Amino acid sequence: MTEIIIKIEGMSCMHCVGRVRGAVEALTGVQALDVQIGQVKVTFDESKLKKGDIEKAITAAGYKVM
Ligand SMILES: [Cu+2]
Repeated sequence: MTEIIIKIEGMSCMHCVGRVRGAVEALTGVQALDVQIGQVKVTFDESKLKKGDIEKAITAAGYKVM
């Protein structure tokens, strides 16, 4: 498992925190360790997906990856 922090632009409230958590945890092999306004810390299985896939899910949820 690989642990990374992804910086995110456009999050402003607890609703955003919930949306980002839901978006990343919907992916197989990803677990959100900590979600705050402006960033998410995740652990993921590199045999299942790449960092770019997680970033895409965040973008699809309406936020911008820094
Ligand atoms: Cu919000």
